[in-house]
Amino acid sequence: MKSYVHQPDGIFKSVCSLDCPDQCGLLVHKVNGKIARVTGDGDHPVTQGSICNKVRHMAERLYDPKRLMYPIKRTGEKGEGRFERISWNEAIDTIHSRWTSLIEANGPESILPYSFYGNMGLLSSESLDRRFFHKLGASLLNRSICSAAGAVGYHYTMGGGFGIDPENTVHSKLIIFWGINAVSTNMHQITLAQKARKKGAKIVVIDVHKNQTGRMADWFIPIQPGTDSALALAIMHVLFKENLTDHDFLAKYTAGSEELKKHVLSYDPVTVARITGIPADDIQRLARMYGKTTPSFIRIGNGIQHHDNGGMNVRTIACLPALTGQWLHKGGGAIKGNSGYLQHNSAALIRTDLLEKKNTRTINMNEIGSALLELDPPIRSLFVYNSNPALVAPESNKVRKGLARENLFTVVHELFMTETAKYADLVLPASSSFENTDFYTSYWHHYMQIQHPVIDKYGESKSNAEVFRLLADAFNMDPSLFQITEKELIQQAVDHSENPCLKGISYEQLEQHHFVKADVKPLFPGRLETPSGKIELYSKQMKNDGFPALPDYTPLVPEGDWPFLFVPGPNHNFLNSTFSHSVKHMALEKEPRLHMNEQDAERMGISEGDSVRIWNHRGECELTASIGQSVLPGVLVSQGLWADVPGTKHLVNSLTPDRLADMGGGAVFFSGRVNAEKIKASE
Ligand SMILES: Nc1nc2c(c(=O)[nH]1)N[C@H]1C(S)=C(S)[C@@H](COP(=O)(O)OP(=O)(O)OC[C@H]3O[C@@H](n4cnc5c(=O)[nH]c(N)nc54)[C@H](O)[C@@H]3O)O[C@H]1N2
Ligand SMILES: Nc1nc2c(c(=O)[nH]1)N[C@H]1C(S)=C(S)[C@@H](COP(=O)(O)OP(=O)(O)OC[C@H]3O[C@@H](n4cnc5c(=O)[nH]c(N)nc54)[C@H](O)[C@@H]3O)O[C@H]1N2
Ligand code: SF4
Ligand SMILES: [Mo]
Repeated sequence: MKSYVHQPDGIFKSVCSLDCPDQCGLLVHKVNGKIARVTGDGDHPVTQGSICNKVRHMAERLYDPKRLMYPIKRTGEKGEGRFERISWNEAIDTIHSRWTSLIEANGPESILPYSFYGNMGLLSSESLDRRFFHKLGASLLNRSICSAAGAVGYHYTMGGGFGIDPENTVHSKLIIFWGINAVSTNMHQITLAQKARKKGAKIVVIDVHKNQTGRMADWFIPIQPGTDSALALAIMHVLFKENLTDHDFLAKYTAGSEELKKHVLSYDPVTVARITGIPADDIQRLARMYGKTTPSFIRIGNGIQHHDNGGMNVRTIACLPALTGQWLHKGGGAIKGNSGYLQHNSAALIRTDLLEKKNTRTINMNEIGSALLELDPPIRSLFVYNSNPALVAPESNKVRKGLARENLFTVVHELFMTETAKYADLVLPASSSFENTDFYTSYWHHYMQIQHPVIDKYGESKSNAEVFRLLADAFNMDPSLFQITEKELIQQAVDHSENPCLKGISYEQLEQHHFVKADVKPLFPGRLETPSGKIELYSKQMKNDGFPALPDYTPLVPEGDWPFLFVPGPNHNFLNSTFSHSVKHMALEKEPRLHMNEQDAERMGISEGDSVRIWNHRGECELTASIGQSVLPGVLVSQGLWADVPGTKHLVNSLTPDRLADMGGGAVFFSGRVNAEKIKASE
């Protein structure tokens, strides 16, 4: 396998491993055996050499003196953060003996792996780890925290994670960023939109917060949280009423357009104005603009689906491009996520067939707090990697109470002493992506990429794959499943005749070219992977699954009379909780702010810069008021999953509900309600 570890100086091609749609091609600059700088790879066809500020400072994260070097075991109280160094042998022996006794006494389902995509490399996130836990018979985890609800909603309509090629969006004439803060979270989509704009395209942003993305729009449309499907239905109402639909496309490529036409009669702009807070004239204008502009492109973001009705919001918006036949035009259509095209042979990597008990219990990661506190039979051991649930999971007071249980044996594999790691019995040091071999598939652009190790492993750190090889060995698991190289794993993953888009992609090609484009054919003419093979405006499958067959609007779950809806999203300079401990990234963000409408502020006697306490029955938080018109009255917005520094109260997830969304068991971070009060005037 290729490696650059032994070349002390030079510039080497690499990939950004963070959970970000752009998946940039990187250049890693090495001086005297160490990474001095990270820049963008100008050869990458989509990201073209530009990268975000977060990753430009990556070298500081890699060599941060706080990075974990050795395995350690807890000597203090859970959560306190006192540990002492041990050897890898002791760590693996401890895990082996604790798990062996747990399995004997309580069965393997008393053990729960908890992971997400802190490293998007597919070997790091879903390969030997899954094999190991399947073979062990541990409880399964539903990894639903990010985009599960929307993915299911989109799937019902379009048959899978299939949108348009973002490279074609330079041809769009109308670009709608719908519930996505793309300036911060998908910056290269903004670059492409700006190119389209130079050729005359208009940019519309529909959001609950006029943030960086709203500010660059030609038209910003503020909307009440969780009401987006009503808006989409009103657009359909106008399109049908004013005969702005594409009859040929509807007849050839969709199922249920007549039913939909009747159904949307009740969603007239005046009715929907009352639901969404958008004036009826604006709804009318938006619908006409959408109906009369080709090609038009909708970038569907995560914001609209972190709600109680998130699946249906995405399902409904996903119907829109069909009404005007956008999918037939270069640069027309939508992107929710594009992971369908680069779908590798996941079955070969994760080997669900190794699971003996087919009805092994599954735990939804959004309910980790309640699961740790209430589940019977209890979870007695937790193995966390690629994630920081004490900060990122909803209802964090419950999560912490669960993690603090004395009778929970917790192992955390991490690069840093995160909020979660502080509760661990054992913490194992993880290598960074630049120290591993891995392969990557973007969920936005169409390129698969490879990562070769650029530097030596830091201290005694190990990759996720290496840790599971050690554990498999300790448990005497079949070496042919685990004692194989990363190259062999990548070969197994890309060998996937069921996905024609991967035709011709091989390990050798990846090694030679670093990024290889999927062989993607236009969606139409063609057959979608829905039951009818068409875009399902009416979905029998949804009806069978207990949902309305047609797109619909349901209000958010009522939460008593807390006066404000609270939307705590990500920020520009952190990546979820990653970088939230970095002095540099924190300084760039300054402080966690609470965006509030000036009418609310005036009524409550709150001024710019005041400390504001927000609270509900789940928890409380203290943030700095930022007052103006960036949010509608009754809405509060914060940005960033801030580190839990003692003496501060920045833990926004102490307020978020752990209810599940309508589809996919998704998270509803943005559907919680709170109250607010001034606690201290600004100095
Ligand atoms: N800089 C940076 N980039 C990131 C991340 C990060 O933390 N920081 N995280 C990465 C990850 S894991 C993900 S999933 C993506 C997420 O990135 P996005 O897809 O952009 O999703 P969010 O930022 O969660 O929310 C997007 C927008 O939705 C708005 N919103 C909330 N509720 C509603 C609503 O009901 N209706 C409408 N119309 N808008 C609403 C929010 O105000 C926000 O501006 O970004 C990835 N990229
Ligand atoms: N309030 C609120 N909460 C949210 C969101 C929101 O918008 N609002 N967004 C949600 C979303 S969309 C997501 S995706 C989740 C994300 O939540 P997480 O997946 O927990 O993401 P991070 O906070 O980035 O934590 C990833 C951790 O993985 C570690 N890591 C990185 N590489 C490796 C590796 O190779 N091996 C190991 N073992 N560890 C590694 C990093 O050091 C980091 O601590 O958060 C969710 N939480
Ligand atoms: S975080 Fe996103 S934008 Fe930044 S370098 Fe990584 S992939 Fe590119
Ligand atoms: Mo996410």
